[in-house]
Amino acid sequence: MARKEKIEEYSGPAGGWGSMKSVTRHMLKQDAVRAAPLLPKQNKQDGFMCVSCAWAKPEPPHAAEFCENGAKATFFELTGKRTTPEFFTRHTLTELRTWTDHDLENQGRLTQPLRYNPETDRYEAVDWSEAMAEIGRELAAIRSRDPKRAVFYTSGRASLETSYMYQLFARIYGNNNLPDSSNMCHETTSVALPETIGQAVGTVRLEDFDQVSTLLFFGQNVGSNSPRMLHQLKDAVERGATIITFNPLKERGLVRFVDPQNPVQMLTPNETRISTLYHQVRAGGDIAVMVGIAKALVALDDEAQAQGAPRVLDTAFIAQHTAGLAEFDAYVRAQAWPDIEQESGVSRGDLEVVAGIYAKSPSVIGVYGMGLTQHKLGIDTVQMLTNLLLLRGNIGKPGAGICPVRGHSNVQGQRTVGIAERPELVPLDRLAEQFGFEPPREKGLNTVEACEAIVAGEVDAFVGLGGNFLRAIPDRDVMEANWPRMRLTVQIATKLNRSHLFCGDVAYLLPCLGRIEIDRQASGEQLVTMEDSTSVFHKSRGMQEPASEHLRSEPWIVAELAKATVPGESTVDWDGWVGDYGKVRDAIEGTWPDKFGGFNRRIHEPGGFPKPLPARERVWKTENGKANFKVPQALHASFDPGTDDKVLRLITLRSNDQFNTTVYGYRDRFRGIEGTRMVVLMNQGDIDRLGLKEGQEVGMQTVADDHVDRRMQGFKVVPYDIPAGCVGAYYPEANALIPLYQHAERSFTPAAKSVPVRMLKPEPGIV
Ligand SMILES: Nc1nc2c(c(=O)[nH]1)N[C@H]1C(S)=C(S)[C@@H](COP(=O)(O)OP(=O)(O)OC[C@H]3O[C@@H](n4cnc5c(=O)[nH]c(N)nc54)[C@H](O)[C@@H]3O)O[C@H]1N2
Ligand SMILES: Nc1nc2c(c(=O)[nH]1)N[C@H]1C(S)=C(S)[C@@H](COP(=O)(O)OP(=O)(O)OC[C@H]3O[C@@H](n4cnc5c(=O)[nH]c(N)nc54)[C@H](O)[C@@H]3O)O[C@H]1N2
Ligand SMILES: [Mo]
Repeated sequence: MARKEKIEEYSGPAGGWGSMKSVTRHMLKQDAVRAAPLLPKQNKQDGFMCVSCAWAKPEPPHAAEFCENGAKATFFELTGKRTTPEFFTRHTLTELRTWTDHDLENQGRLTQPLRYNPETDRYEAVDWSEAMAEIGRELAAIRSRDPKRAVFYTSGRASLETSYMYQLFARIYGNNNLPDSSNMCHETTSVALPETIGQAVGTVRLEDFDQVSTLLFFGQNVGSNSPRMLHQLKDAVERGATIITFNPLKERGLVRFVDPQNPVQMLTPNETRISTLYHQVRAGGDIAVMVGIAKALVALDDEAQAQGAPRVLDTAFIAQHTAGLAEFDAYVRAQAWPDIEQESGVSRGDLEVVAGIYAKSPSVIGVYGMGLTQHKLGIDTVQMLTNLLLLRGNIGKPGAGICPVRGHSNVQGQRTVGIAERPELVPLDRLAEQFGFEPPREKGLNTVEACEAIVAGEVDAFVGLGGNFLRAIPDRDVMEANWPRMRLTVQIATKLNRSHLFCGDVAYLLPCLGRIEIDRQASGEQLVTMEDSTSVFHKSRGMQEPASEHLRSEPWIVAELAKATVPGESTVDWDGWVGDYGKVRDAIEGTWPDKFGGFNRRIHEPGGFPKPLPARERVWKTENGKANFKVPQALHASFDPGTDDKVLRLITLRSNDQFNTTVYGYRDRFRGIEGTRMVVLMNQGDIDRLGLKEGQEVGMQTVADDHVDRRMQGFKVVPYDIPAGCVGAYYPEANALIPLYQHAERSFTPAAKSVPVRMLKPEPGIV
């Protein structure tokens, strides 16, 4: 389908009328008008939790507790369009592989279980019972050879109940191969924070935004990816709080916001300025930024000491609660300003101003997203942020803390209920006792390791509980080529996506209920639960009739898979659980009584109920019982070899019109890019220097040392306000350029925010 392309600067704020127009257009396009009455129930106690982001749900909620992108997500899920078996009589998978992500999902909801027929190259309708029987036989056969040759992936949307059942199924099957979307996302957080503050998640709750005096905002695009958070930011700014942002791009939501729910703001040109200071850090330059701020802070502290003034560092906190300051202090003093300026792209003067504000702020929150986690030294970067906060005791006091903004609506919760490839994170003895089986103790595969194992021919079966694995992972071309070597592929999904177009010898596509649909089981309508970015558990009840009578709930599907594959190998009452999800919640409480005590009762409390956060109470569950300063390995977090000025750092970006690989449309309104996603955003100086022209089509080639030639063509050059040496392109389109082995050290999160690339002119040949 030809689309009109338009690239021009967007002058509006985030939110406002632009957002209202966009929501209405999506509702009509998706034929989802009947879903409109449900929006007031979104993120409310008596309603459903948004299927888009994981941002916190305030109590009491705003009159409308949804945003432009949350409404789009609802309409896209409750679309009137259907992908029926008849659709596949018209299209082979070979043909569908030429379609875009948008066109695939835009066919609407899957309606029936499907089995791939290699002879016709099509999906064909199949009965549930037949599907489950064959999948069970295949999985059992693989298990009898080696249970480690199957992988059980989860995307972060499935409920706590489904996730708990799924990890049990995998463990009864005999492995810990439970990679999940978090491996590509905040896994860096989950490895970094336990070492510094003794917990894997943030310390901030919503009430802290009422007391915060300064927010340091790193690499998170709030206007597109967690827009409801703009309410807290706007309120904080109006109270006089300062927001200081570090981001290579001037993201609109971090600059200005008009509250679409506030009639006064909508009718007057009254925008709220969000960021007081905005620094366009180089991709991967955040360690240098924070070292600079810390260095300036230490200098201020020296000065205060010399003058006998009150100390700038919180010495009482540091003495009582932390370890490692001396080494960190020595490191910071030893770093030279020219190096810090070079790596960060921010001047000493600017960083000193930030340090000055930080030094005077009684309570500071550090917020971050993929801009920090998706780098080679992502862990060092996140730990550098905790260093900075610890210097002034900004963890474990009101209005302060660290705030990783999670992605998928239940990605954090899945980890809480056992989706983890690292067995030490799960109370396996308790599971053994509860369910009468011997859980495997060997470490399982994370996402990158699962990909490597598939390429090495060491995986026979892949089961995907949601998501779009092949599109979300790095090295797409290599992975697509190797995928069909597997014996069995099973995808549980709501919409058709590219991952479904690559099949093992035996392949099934199983359609499930979405979260917003009514889920009727033996004991009546069910509710499910999830955990938000601030570690609060919420309930969610489906409210719309299912898209097809053939859909089954995720708990039902997982239970049937387990019954067909590992019958009688545990005491799990799969049917009883499916009949009443409250029994699954009781089992979860049995596994983690400290976190889920009173689960079935407390989930009905207004605003949900919080998970205990030890670091919030200044209890440090680290090895030494202290909060730890950590010295970073380098000043920049990237793979960039550094000396060759033709090598640029590629940042892969989300538009305002997508949820991960689900591309709603082609309007990245805030960045002024419409009608196309095949663009490369470039600094004008780099365009000139490399002899390129605005609007020209170019390619990119990854700089890698594994002799694999990763190149893509067809990106249009768009001059953009981005630091020299950095370029931007959209995810997932650009994923073929990311090498699997270029991931964050130790967390294995793919380094999607600084891929070293060279630009290619359309004729082969390197610029
Ligand atoms: N509408 C919508 N909502 C979503 C999603 C979606 O796709 N659409 N995805 C969900 C998911 S799973 C996730 S994980 C989150 C993702 O939400 P975010 O964490 O916001 O992720 P990104 O949009 O990938 O990139 C974040 C920002 O990092 C900046 N950045 C890139 N490199 C650097 C760097 O080196 N340093 C700094 N300081 N900044 C950098 C980019 O310019 C961008 O503004 O959102 C969730 N919510
Ligand atoms: N280059 C690059 N790559 C990235 C990133 C990046 O910033 N840059 N970000 C990474 C991040 S943060 C993440 S989280 C991953 C995302 O990776 P995934 O979580 O695997 O991908 P999604 O695009 O969220 O999955 C969308 C699909 O989920 C299915 N789905 C939707 N709702 C449901 C449901 O209720 N149940 C079931 N069973 N299925 C459902 C639909 O079929 C839909 O097509 O991508 C990662 N990849
Ligand atoms: Mo994510």
